[in-house]
This record gives sequence, C-alpha cells and structure tokens, in this order.
Amino acid sequence: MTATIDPGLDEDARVIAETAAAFAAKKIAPHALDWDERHHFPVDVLREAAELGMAAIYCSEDVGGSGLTRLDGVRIFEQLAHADPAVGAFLSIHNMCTWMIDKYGTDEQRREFVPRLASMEFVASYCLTEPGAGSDAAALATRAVRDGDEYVLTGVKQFISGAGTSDVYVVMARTGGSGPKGISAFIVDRDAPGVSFGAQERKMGWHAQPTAQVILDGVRVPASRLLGGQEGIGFGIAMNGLNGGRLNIAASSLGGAQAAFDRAAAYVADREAFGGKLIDEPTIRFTLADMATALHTSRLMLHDAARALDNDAPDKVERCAMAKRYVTDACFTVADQALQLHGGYGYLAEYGLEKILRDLRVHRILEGTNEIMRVVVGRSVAAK
Ligand code: FAD
Ligand code: 2MC
Repeated sequence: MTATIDPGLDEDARVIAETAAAFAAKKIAPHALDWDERHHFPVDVLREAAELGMAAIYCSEDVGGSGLTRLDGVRIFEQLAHADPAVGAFLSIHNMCTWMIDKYGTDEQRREFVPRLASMEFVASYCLTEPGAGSDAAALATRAVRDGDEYVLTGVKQFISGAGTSDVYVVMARTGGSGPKGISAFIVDRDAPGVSFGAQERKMGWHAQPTAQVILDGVRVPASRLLGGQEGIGFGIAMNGLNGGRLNIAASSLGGAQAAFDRAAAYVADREAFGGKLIDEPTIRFTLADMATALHTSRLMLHDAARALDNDAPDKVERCAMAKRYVTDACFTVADQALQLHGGYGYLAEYGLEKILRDLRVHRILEGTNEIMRVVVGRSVAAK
C-alpha cells in the first residue's frame, strides 16, 4: 500500500510522487520491521534512492542535483516514510546537508561535493547540537581556530544522525565571539585525524539509522573547507538548512501516520465484535473521521509551508515552524489512535504500529523541539 497521491497533480509532480511511492513499497516497506529489529542502516538502499534523484532533490542540476521544488520534496518524503519513517528521515538530513553545500558553498565546494552527495558516494551528517547547547544552538562551544591555511576544530557534537557511517560532516563551530555571528560552518571528512565517534546511542525509535557523538580533537581542516569561504555566516546557513529540514521531518511524520491510518481503517473494517464489524461502531467511525481530518490538515499545512519556501516568502520561517510543530504533533496522535484501534495487537511488534509510534515520537524533539517552534512563531507574532 502507498500513501495518498492527489489525482489533481500535474503530470510531472505525479510521476515524481509515484516513483517515490513505488520505490518505497518495493525496496523499503518489506524490510522496515527487520531493519528496526536489527538496528540496520540500509545505506545500499539509500544509494538506490539516490540513483532516482532522491539524495539532492532541490539542488541545482549543474552539479548533479535534481532541480525539483520543496513541494516535490515533501511529497517524496511522505512516500518514503509511508514505508519507513526512520529511513526516509535520514535521507532528509542528507538532503539538507547537500542543499547547504549547493546553496552556500563556493564554486569549488559545490563541484567537489554535490555530485558525490547526489549519488551518495558520500553520505552526509549535520552537526549542530552539543552536550551543552541543544535548543540554544547559538551557544555552541566547538571552536575552530585559524592556523595558516587550516582551521583546528575542537569540541563535541551530540546526537548526530549517521555518525560513524557518514563520509562528510557539516560542522557548525565558533570562529569568533559569542552568539550566532561568531559561528562558521565547515565540511569535515570522517577520516580526518582527530575525528572519532561516541558509542551508538540506544534509542526508543529510529533504529534503522545510527546516532552518536562526533568528537573533534584538534581536527585540522583546510581553509578551503570553510563553507561559503566566509567566517560568521555558519548560523544562518544552519538555520536556513533547518527550515527545509523541518518540513521534511514533518513529511516523514505524515507518511508514517498515513500508513498507520491505512492499516487501522483496514483492520476495523475486518475485525468483528458485538455481532458486527468494528467500523460500524459510530465512535470508531468518529475516530477514523478525526484521524482522516488530521492527516488532511497536516498535508495542507505542509504543502503551504513548502510553497512558502519555494517562493522565498517573507514569513517562510514561521510557516515552516508552524507546519513542523502542528504536523509532527497531529500525526503522532494519529499513529497512537491507529495503535489503539488495533487493540492488543497494536502493541505487538509484528503489526508495525508500535514501530511507527516510536519513530514519530522523536520528530517532536529534533530539528528544533516543538517548544522551540512555538518560540519561533511566538516571536513573529510579538514582532507584528
Ligand atoms: P534542550 O535544549 O536541553 O531542551 C530540553 C527541554 O526544554 C525541551 O523540551 C525543550 O523544548 C525545552 N526548552 C528549551 N528551551 C526552551 C524555551 N526557550 N522555551 C520553552 N521550552 C524550552 N542534532 C544535530 O545537530 N544533528 C543531528 O543529526 C541530530 N540528530 C538527532 C537524532 C536523535 C535521535 C535525537 C534524539 C536528537 C538529534 N539531534 C541532532 C539533536 C536535537 O536536535 C536536539 O535533541 C534538540 O534540538 C533539543 O536539544 P536538547 O536535547 O539539548 O534539549
Ligand atoms: N531561518 C533563517 N534564519 C534564521 C532562522 C531560520 N529558521 N532562525 C534564526 N535565524 C537567523 C535570525 O534571523 C538571525 O539573523 P540576523 O542576525 O541576521 O538577524 C540569526 O539567525 C540569529 O537568530 P536569533 O536572534 O533568533 O537567535 P536566538 O539564539 O535568539 O534563537 C533559535 C535562535 C532558538 C531560533 C535557534 O537557536 C533554533 O532554531 N534552535 C533550535 C535548534 C535546532 O533546531 N536544532 C536542530 C539540530 S539538527 C537535528 O535535530 C537533526 C535531526 C538533523
């Protein structure tokens, strides 16, 4: 089963969504429970997705990107997450890093990295969070000190998705004074001397991708790896990356919740109790109606925010934050309702509902917690 594709889409958009849906149904869905159980990170399957253009979705075509829109992007991530939210979400992080290099990189950086990221010869991780700076990202303490033609990076990045497996790490570090203006971004190789990784974190969900600390101990990075070739612009690069990242994480919640809903609707249509089918119980129908409404409003909000990003709308930051907050909360509730509709079977691993719930839980925390999304929206309200 695949996620909803609007029949009113134009031909190009429909083909893009259908391609992602077919790939997800064939290459991801049959393995999702097994990967979750074995904590297997399917990089080979991600590389197959890259062959279809899903690793550099909204990057420029001159360096191997697919040249698609953010709206295409959220439709793709919804489809991938319908099969497995954890796998789709990692590809979303990789896309975020690839876009940051394409958008802000020097010509040399774009030509060196984007084609290899687009094919996933290189897998990328995003390194902002630190043990002492999560939501308050501008307080980060990792230092990058210029030494001739190099920078020397020292610090610890916490909770890094893909850590240890990824080939390149987009690292935000401090080259100047305190606050956001003192932050720069660097492209760091996994194999650079001084780079090491913490133990794999044992997590509630997202088992199909690794999470660990990235430890930088006097890592020498050529000055040519300073993203954009300029100090002090790293926080802006990181935040602009996250605007799109937040949408793709929300799309991953939507796909997961749609899958949970599809299973629940089919289940109650078949399950018998009290002399009839469960779907004929009015309260169960009301629950399904509320779930369907939440999925629809989530999709509308997400597509609206994606258009805002595509059009570089003046209120794009707030609209992305609103969509991330609303969609990840609403879709978590839908997944929980779907589990409940399965009764005791929903609690069993083999039905796949509890995996979706575990995977979607973290979308309310990462790429900016839902409280921080309220901070962002609240600031814009107060500024008017
Ligand atoms: P804190 O910032 O300490 O927040 C604790 C609580 O206080 C939260 O509920 C928060 O919402 C609340 N809070 C904080 N400030 C305010 C405020 N002003 N108003 C109201 N409430 C507030 N980071 C990366 O850089 N790269 C990654 O690849 C990555 N992957 C991740 C993968 C996983 C599985 C997880 C769990 C995290 C990942 N993160 C990653 C980190 C994630 O972005 C942070 O966990 C998140 O931003 C919150 O930071 P924190 O955990 O330090 O919580
Ligand atoms: N898009 C573009 N620019 C932004 C932005 C955004 N979303 N958010 C902030 N900025 C700009 C802002 O406009 C300002 O620019 P200027 O100096 O030109 O005016 C600058 O950045 C500093 O912003 P603030 O003054 O708002 O900084 P402050 O420190 O008060 O708050 C906050 C920033 C809380 C919004 C930011 O720290 C934040 O988003 N925190 C959450 C951290 C986060 O999302 N972490 C996710 C890690 S990645 C992850 O989890 C993965 C799974 C990959």
